[in-house]
Amino acid sequence: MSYVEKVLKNLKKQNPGEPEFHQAATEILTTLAPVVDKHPEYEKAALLERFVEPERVIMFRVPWTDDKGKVHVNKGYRVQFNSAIGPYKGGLRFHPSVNLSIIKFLGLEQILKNSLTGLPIGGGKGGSDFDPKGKSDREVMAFCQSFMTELYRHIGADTDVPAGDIGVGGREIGYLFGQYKRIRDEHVGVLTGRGLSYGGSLVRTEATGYGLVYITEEALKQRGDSFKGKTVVISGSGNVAIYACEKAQSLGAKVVAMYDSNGYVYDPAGINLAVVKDIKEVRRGRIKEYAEKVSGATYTEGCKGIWTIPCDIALPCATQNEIDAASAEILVKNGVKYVAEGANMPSTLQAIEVFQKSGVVFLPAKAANAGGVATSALEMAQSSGRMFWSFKEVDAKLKDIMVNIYHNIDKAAKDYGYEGNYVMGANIAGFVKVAEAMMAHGIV
Ligand code: NDP
Ligand code: 2IT
Repeated sequence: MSYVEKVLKNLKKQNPGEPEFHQAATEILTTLAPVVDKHPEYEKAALLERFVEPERVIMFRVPWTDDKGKVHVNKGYRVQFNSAIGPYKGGLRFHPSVNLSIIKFLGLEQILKNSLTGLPIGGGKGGSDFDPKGKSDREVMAFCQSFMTELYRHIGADTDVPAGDIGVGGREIGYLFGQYKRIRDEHVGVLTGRGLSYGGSLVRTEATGYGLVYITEEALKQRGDSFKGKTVVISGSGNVAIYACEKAQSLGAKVVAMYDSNGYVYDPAGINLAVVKDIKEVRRGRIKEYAEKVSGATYTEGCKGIWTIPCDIALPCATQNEIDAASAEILVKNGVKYVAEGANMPSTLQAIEVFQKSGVVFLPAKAANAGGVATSALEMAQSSGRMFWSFKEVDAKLKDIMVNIYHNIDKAAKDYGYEGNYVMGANIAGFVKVAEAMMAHGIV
């Protein structure tokens, strides 16, 4: 049995009942064989065993009171996975599906994603099974204050810097920051995605979606092509989906469909993003309303059907495992040429195989959605330097980072004999730097 196989087998045995963590670890470890074969010293130093074991896992009780006076208890998590190349960095997810397996898969992915940005940030992730949907602002505030009342002792601007993810946007970051500042009496860059009035960075809101389109644009450019005139399907209608849509449209693409967790809208004339923003950002409503407001658009209950809509480019931007092998087959049959992952792990292992076998250009999440965390790192730089960069400056840096990531993963894939396989390229390019730093630090 190879080193990689041994580590993977042991990981599954030691972490039972964590399917998402197993999935992410399988995707990553099975691509690292060529690297560990070149470096027998890694096995002697149990490098992979240490890489897949979080440095620290924090789990805590989050009690809060709703508007009727009823007391609720949620679970809180922060997985501080790897600090070899910088302080732990990664988002907080508030969604009823959150459990340890999901936070660990996200944390593991985050290590390599953060490495790919070229910036000094380690990997972490956290969250809660709290559901912000349908809650009043006061309830969300009460929850965030309780969550931070435990979390504050584990984080810090040079230790661990959380940000948003599903269910955590500007409102939640504001409440979390307010409570941290109140307890610690420090106005520092301990969270990113902050509002512009209290230390946030321009472009952070747009960064993940814009970055996704920038890296896809570079892949298109390499093949003598562009977004112009392309038909695009985007899943989700949250932060990542909205700004992916905005940038793709500005480059001349036609985005024809989006969804939320209830169902999808199809608009053959091209999505009117102002309507989506009003529904989702202003009123926190449901995507269904789009079809009531825009003539010619239709709404279909359920999510999966979105992948039956023919498109040139698919940008999954909602959640893990939203594209399975069957949906991937349909996308391919309908002529999809590019799939770039805005969400984390939106394609199952089997779906990835379908894309790769069919010659689809497949840009995996840890490369394709790295623009969000990269801009978080730019926010950290501005905070610690007490500087404020213009939209144009941050946007230019973001674009530069995404173009570099594309070329780095392309080169790593080629160097190791897997040209065009960006899963290999991203995992290897991300891992090499983390491995080097971990080796330099000794057995820790
Ligand atoms: P949001 O909470 O803003 O939006 C999430 C969107 O996905 C909503 O439309 C939501 O629908 C939908 N969604 C969530 N869960 C499900 C589900 N189980 N089934 C179907 N649809 C679902 O989150 P973000 O846009 O920030 O995050 C989207 C993805 O991008 C996540 O995978 C996240 O990890 C990833 N990501 C986010 C980054 C960021 O900077 N925010 C950076 C990098 C990656 P509904 O409203 O009905 O729940
Ligand atoms: O998945 C991700 O990269 C994020 N949710 C963003 C993390 C961050 O720290 O900005």
